[in-house]
Amino acid sequence: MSFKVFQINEEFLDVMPKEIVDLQENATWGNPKRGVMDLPFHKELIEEHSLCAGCPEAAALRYIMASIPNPEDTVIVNSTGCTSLVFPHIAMHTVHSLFGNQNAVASGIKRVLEYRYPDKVKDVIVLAGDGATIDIGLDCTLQSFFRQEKITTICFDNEVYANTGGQESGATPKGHVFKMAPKGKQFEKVPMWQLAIDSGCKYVARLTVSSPKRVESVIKKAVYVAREVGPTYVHLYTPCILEIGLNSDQGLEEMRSKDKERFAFFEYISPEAEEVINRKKAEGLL
Ligand SMILES: Cc1ncc(C[n+]2csc(CCOP(=O)(O)OP(=O)(O)O)c2C)c(N)n1
Ligand code: SF4
Ligand SMILES: [Mg+2]
Repeated sequence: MSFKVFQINEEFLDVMPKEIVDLQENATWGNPKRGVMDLPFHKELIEEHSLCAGCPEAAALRYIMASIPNPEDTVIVNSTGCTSLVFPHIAMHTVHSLFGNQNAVASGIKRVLEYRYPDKVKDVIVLAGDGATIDIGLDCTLQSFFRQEKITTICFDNEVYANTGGQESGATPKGHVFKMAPKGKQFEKVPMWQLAIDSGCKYVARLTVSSPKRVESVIKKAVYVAREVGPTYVHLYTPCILEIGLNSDQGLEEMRSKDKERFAFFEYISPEAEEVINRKKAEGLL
């Protein structure tokens, strides 16, 4: 793990697309105060990614990438789904796990890193969709919380299995109709943020990605607390504009409307987490 992960072999520099050279030349790695305010001057995600145009997952990933405190010493574990489509377009250490297994794989990686580098800070972040986190992978997600693994879990909740064409998931609200849920969901949405608190997470947040600064604050808190105290969980509403029939410029509007209702900002901070957060604020890192 080193800065070399985003460095291009000199012999290829003249043939690489400008976007990829930009990733290397304008990266903010190594600056502990990096954040979303740097985004106008650099980028962390190649524009020509394979998600739908205007997909809020792409914006969410961009804000997260800009906010991670130590990208050169961070491993992101992801799972199959639309979320995973962006990983070939970023310059970071990522591991693609079997669908649903992401928190088990991340637990192993975190333990090995602690064993191999006892004197270094190494952060492990899980980033997966609602199907992977709340349905098929729920066992692995919750067990990692129960075991108090020091990892951050981020769920991109678009309330549907988007990548496979629109099946309902545990995160789909009651009554919602999708292409492959024509009668409407018959059960309530799983309140994953509450399950995370009940299962021992030390810091939990639920929000949309309408405000980049708020995403930055939440991600930094979640990573710092996981590093020192225990599991943390961030639940982000990233609507699938395709499956709910919106145009590519309507994702932000959709998130802003949900800021006032189902995804109103909610934060749980345990006493141990509060101590870390206050210290990081005093250090100017939050
Ligand atoms: C072990 C396994 N089971 C099922 C699948 C099929 N599969 C691929 S993507 C996907 C849906 C992902 O949904 P979600 O996690 O909500 O992510 P989204 O695509 O909505 O971002 C499924 C079920 C798979 N690839 N591997
Ligand atoms: S199908 Fe939905 S979640 Fe997937 S890339 Fe398109 S808009 Fe985004
Ligand atoms: Mg989904």
